[in-house]
Amino acid sequence: MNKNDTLEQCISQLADADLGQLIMAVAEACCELSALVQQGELAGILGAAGSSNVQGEDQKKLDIIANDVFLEKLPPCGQLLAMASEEMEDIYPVNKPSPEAKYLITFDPLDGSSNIDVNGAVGTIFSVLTHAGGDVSSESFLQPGSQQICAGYCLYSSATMLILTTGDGAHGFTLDTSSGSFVLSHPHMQLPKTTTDYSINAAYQRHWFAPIKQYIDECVAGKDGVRGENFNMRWAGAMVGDVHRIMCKGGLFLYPSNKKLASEGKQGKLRLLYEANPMSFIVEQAGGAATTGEQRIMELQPDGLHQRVPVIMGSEVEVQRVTSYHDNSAV
Ligand code: P6P
Repeated sequence: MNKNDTLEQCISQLADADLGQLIMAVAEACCELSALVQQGELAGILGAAGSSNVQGEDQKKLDIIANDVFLEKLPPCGQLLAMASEEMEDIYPVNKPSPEAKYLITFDPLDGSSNIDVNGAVGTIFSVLTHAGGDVSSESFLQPGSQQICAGYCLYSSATMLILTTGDGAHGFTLDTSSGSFVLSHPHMQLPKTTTDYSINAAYQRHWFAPIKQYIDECVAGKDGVRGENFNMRWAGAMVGDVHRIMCKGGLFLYPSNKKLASEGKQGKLRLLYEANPMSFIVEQAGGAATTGEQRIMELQPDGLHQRVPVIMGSEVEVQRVTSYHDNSAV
C-alpha cells in the first residue's frame, strides 16, 4: 500500500475478496452518510426523531437515517449473515449461511449524534466477526473482541476519514470529495506510548470511583503534583472524535464506570460490541492499549448485544497507570 492509493487499490492487501467486498460496502455507506452530514439542515436531517432507541436514548433523525443507509448499502454485498446496531434491539438477519455469507457486523451508525445539531464531530463505528456455524442468533454476536477480523470508524468532521484495521496495523483513509474515493493518507498509524492529554466528561467528577478520582486529581495538579508536569483535557462528546485525536497525537480516553451508572445497574455508558471492542482493536493495532480499568477489553466475554462497559484507552503508559490504580484499590 502506498500513500495516496485509493481504498479500492489497497483493499486486496488488507483483506480477502469476500471481506474486501464487505469493507467496500461499508465505505460506500460512510461516503453517503458523509454527504448527508455535510448538508446538515439543508438536507432536513437535524433535530430529534421523536422516538427513543433500545438504550432509552432520544433518537436524532440522522440516527435513524444512518441506520437505514447501512441496512440498504451492506446486504447487497452478499457476505453478511446478520447485522446488529445500536439503533436496533434485535439482530437484522440478511442471508442464510453459505461459502460467501459468513460475516456478522455490529455498528453504531451515528456515534455522538447529540453533536449533529451543533455541527460537532460525529461518526460511524463498526466491527466484523465471522460466524462459528449453525443457525444465526444474537448469541452468534457474543464473541470476545479478540475474535474481530475487521474494525473501523468513519469520522465526519472537517474532513471525512475512515480508519480501518484487519489485524495488520491501523490505516487512515481520507475521503476525496471530488472523486468520492477514500485515499490512504495515514498508513500504519501509531500512538505515542506516553501523553499529557486526557479526555473525560468532568461533570461526573462527584460520581467517580477512587482510582479515576486519583488519576484525574494528579493530572489537574500538574507540575505542582506527583506527576511533575502539566496536563491538558479535551472532550468532544463523541467517542470517534476523541479517539481520532488520540490516534493522531496520543492521549487517554476515559469513560469509566461511576457510582451513578452503578446505581442504574450499568457497568459503564459505552457499548462493548459496537463501540468499545472496535475502538480497542484499532487502538491496540496502533500500539495503544484498552482496558475496563481492570482487564483488557478485547478479552471480555460479552453477555448481551447492548452490554455496556467501562472504557480506558489510548497511550499505553497512561492506560497502565490507571489500571494499576484499580489494582491497588482492589487489594
Ligand atoms: P456524555 C455519545 O453519546 C457517546 O456514546 C460517545 O460517543 C461519547 O464519548 C459519550 O457518549 C459522551 O457521553 O456522558 O459526555 O454525553
